[in-house]
Amino acid sequence: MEKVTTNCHFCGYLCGFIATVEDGRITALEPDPARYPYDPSVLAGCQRWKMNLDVLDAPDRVNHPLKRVGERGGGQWERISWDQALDEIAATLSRLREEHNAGVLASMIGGPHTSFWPLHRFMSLFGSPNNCGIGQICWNPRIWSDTLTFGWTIEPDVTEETNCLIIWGTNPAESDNSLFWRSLLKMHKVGRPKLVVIDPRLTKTARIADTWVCLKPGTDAHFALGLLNVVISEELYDEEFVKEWCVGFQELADHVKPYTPEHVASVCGIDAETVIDIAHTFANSPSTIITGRGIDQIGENVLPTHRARCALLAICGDIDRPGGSSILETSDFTSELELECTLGNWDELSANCLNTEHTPLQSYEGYARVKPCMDADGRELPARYLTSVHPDLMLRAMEGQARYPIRAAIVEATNPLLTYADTNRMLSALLGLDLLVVLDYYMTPTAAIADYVLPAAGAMERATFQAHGGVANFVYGGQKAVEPYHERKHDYEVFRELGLRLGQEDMWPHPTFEEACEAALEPCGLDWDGYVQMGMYAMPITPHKHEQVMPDGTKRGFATPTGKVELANAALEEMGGGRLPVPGESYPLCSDGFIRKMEADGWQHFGLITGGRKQPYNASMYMNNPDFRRRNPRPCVEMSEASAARLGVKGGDVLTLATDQGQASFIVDIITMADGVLHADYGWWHPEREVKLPELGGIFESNVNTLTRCGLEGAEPMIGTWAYNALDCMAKATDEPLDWEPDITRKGSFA
Ligand SMILES: Nc1nc2c(c(=O)[nH]1)N[C@H]1C(S)=C(S)[C@@H](COP(=O)(O)OP(=O)(O)OC[C@H]3O[C@@H](n4cnc5c(=O)[nH]c(N)nc54)[C@H](O)[C@@H]3O)O[C@H]1N2
Ligand SMILES: Nc1nc2c(c(=O)[nH]1)N[C@H]1C(S)=C(S)[C@@H](COP(=O)(O)OP(=O)(O)OC[C@H]3O[C@@H](n4cnc5c(=O)[nH]c(N)nc54)[C@H](O)[C@@H]3O)O[C@H]1N2
Ligand code: SF4
Ligand SMILES: [Mo]
Repeated sequence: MEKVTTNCHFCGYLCGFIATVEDGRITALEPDPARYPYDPSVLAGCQRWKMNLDVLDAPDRVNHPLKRVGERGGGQWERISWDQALDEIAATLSRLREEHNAGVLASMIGGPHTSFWPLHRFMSLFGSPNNCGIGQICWNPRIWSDTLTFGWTIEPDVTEETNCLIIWGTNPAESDNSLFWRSLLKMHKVGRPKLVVIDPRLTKTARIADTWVCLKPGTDAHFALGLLNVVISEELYDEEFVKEWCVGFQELADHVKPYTPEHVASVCGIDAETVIDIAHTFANSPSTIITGRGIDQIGENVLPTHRARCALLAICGDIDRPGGSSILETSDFTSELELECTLGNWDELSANCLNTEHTPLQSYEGYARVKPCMDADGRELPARYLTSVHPDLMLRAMEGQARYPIRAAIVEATNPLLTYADTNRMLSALLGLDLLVVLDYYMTPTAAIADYVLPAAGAMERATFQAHGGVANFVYGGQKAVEPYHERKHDYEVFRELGLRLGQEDMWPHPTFEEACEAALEPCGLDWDGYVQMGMYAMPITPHKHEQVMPDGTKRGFATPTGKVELANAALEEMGGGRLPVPGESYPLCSDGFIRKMEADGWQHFGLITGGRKQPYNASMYMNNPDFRRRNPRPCVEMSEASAARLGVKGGDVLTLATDQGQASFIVDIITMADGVLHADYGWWHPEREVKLPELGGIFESNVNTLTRCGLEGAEPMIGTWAYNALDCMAKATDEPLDWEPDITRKGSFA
C-alpha cells in the first residue's frame, strides 16, 4: 500500500489529492493540502470530487478499443487490440491523404478537458489545418481582441485596491468552482470592490452584486460604447496614459458620440442613469472587467463588444497595473506553439486553410499578421486554436461543398452531437464520412456512430499539465496515481502511436506524456519530480511592463505595430473589418416564413439564450451519474413571470422550442430575468437508454443544439463567432410529458 499525490480532473481547477494505492488500484482519496490548488471551501462546495473513485470502475466506461460491426450506429462492437485499431486507422488515413490531400482529415475538440497539443501536433505533421473546436465561441474572441489592442492577452487582477469589478456575461457561482468565486464572496462581505454584473438573468453571482444590469441579450457592444461615451464626454479618462500610450483616441471619441446613455439604454432595455452611474464608478481606477460566455457567444457582436471592453480598460488607465488588468507573461516553459509543431509545416497548412477567404483574422494569414509583433517582443501565441477551422466550413467540406473534401474525423474529448451547433446537420455530416474515430471515456452519442471508439485514460490514471494555451507563465497539475485501468490510454500516447505509423517518428521523441512535459519544463530549470512535488510552476506578473526601459533606451511599449494600445485598428481595417468597434446585428434562427407558419399554429416568438452553466453537470458530461440525476433531474427552460404569463405556462409545465433547424422540449422554471427571453439548458441526453440509432441516447428530446446553427452568414466576420446567445425561437406549451426520470441505472459494457 502506498500514498501517491495526484489530481482531480472533473474541472479545469485540478484539485490536488493523495490517493491510497493497493496493487495498482486506488482504494481511497483525500485532499492534498500541501499542493496548489487547495482550499477547503472549494472542496466543500464541490459536488464532483467524490465521483473520482466511482468512475475508475464505472460499468459504462469504455475499456478497450472497439470497432464497429455492421451498420454505423447500430450498437454492435467488436473488441480489438490497440495495434489493430491504430494500424487500420493509419492505413485509412494514408489512403485518404493520397486520394485527396492532407486536409481530408478533420479533428474536433471541446472544452479544456485535457492537453490538446498532442492532437494538434499530430494534425500539423499530418498536414491538415482542419482542427475544429469551440475556440471561436469560447476563448478566441478575447485572445484576438486583447492581442490586437494590447499586443498580448490580459487578465483581471482583482485585489483590495480594485475599485470596481464588472462581471460581464459570466456566472462564476455556477461555472467556476474555484478560488475566484470564493474570493468574490469574501469581497462581497467587505463591500470592495464594487461588483457590477451584466447579465439578462438574476444569477447567483448577480445576487451578490452592488448593481445588476439586466440587459437585452446581445446588446453588450452598445452598452460598452455607452460607457465609453460617458467616460470620454465627461473627461473621466486617464489623460496621461491616453496621451502617451494610446493611438486612435480622437477617432474613438468621435465614434462613440452617437452612443449616448439615452440611446444605448433604449437599445439595451435599461435606464440611462444605469449607464451613467456605472461609467462614473468604473472610471475610478483601478477597475477591471471579467468576461465569459455571455459575450463570447453573441455572434456578430462578439468582437465589437470585446474591443470596446479593451478600449474602456485602456482609456481608464487600467491596463498593466495592479488592481486593474495585467498583461500576462510569456511562458518560461516550452510554448504551446512549439509543442504543436505548426511552424514547421506552415506552408502546407496555410495553403489548405479553408478559413482564409471567410474569416481573415481566424486563419493562417490572420495569425501571420500579428506574428511579427509577437516575435519582436519574444512572445508566441498558440497557432492551432487561433486558426482552427470554422465548423460551418468543416461541415461544408464534409458535405462536398468546399474546394476539397473532408472524409475523416478524429473526435477527442468532445461530444459534438450535443455541444456543437445544429445537431441534425452534424449528424448527417458525420454519418457520411469514410472514417470516424472517437476517443472518449464513455459511449457517447457521437461515439455510438463512430467506426472506432478508443478508450481514454482519465483523472488519476494520467498525468496533467494545464498550461492555459501557453499565454501565461503558469502551469499546474501533477502525476498519475496508477497506470490506466484496463486498456485505457493517455490521449498523448494515442496520437504519438498514430503519428509513428504515419511517418512522424522524428517529431515524437518522448514515449510518455511525462517525458514530453519534463522536456517542456526544462527551460524553467524544473524536472518532472519537482513539478509533481509543487503541483505547479508559476512566476509573478510584472506590472507596468510597457514602461520598462530597453537596452536601446526606448520604452518597451506594447507588442502592436505602433507599440501602443490600438484603440483604432489598422490591421483589422486591412482585413476588411472595422477600425473601430461597430455593433452588429443578431442573426435569427427563425425565418419569417417559419415564424408565420408557427404563429398560425399557436406558437409565439421569443428571444433565446442557451447553456447557462449549472452545477453539478458539465456540458453533456455526468448525465450518467445517478446521484446527480436525482438531485438535478430535468432540463429546464427559464423565463420571467411575464413571459410565462404570455405563454400561459407555470413552473413544471413542458415547453417545446422550435427553430428552422429543429425542436427540443424543456421543463418550465420561473426566475427573475429579462422579459421576452427564454433560457434553455444545454447538454441533455439519456445515457441510461440505448445509445444507438435511431434514438442515440435520447439526443432529440431536450438537446438545445438541435435548435442552433453555426452558419457563417450572421457570424462575426473576422473570427467567425456564431451565436449560442442573442438568438430567437418559437415556443409553445405541450401536454406531452418528458421522459426524464430521476432514477437511472448505469448501462454497462460494450464489447
Ligand atoms: N457547471 C459547469 N461549469 C462549467 C461548464 C459547464 O458546462 N458546467 N463549462 C465550462 C466552460 S466550457 C466554460 S466556457 C465556462 C463558461 O463560464 P461562464 O462564462 O461563466 O458561463 P455561464 O455560467 O453560462 O455564464 C454566462 C452568463 O451569460 C449570460 N448571458 C447570456 N446571454 C448574454 C448576453 O447577451 N449578454 C450578457 N452580458 N450576458 C449574457 C447568461 O445568462 C449566463 O448567466 O464554464 C465552465 N464551467
Ligand atoms: N447551445 C450551446 N452550446 C454550447 C455551449 C453553450 O453555452 N450553449 N457552450 C460551448 C462551450 S463554451 C464549450 S467549451 C463546449 C463544451 O463541449 P464539450 O467539451 O464537447 O462538452 P462535454 O460534454 O464536456 O464533452 C466532453 C466529452 O469529452 C470526454 N472527455 C473528458 N475528458 C476527456 C479526456 O481527457 N480525454 C478524452 N479523450 N475524452 C475526455 C467526456 O467523456 C465527454 O464525452 O460546448 C459548447 N456548446
Ligand atoms: S471538480 Fe474541480 S473543484 Fe471539484 S475537486 Fe475536481 S478539480 Fe476540484
Ligand atoms: Mo467553453
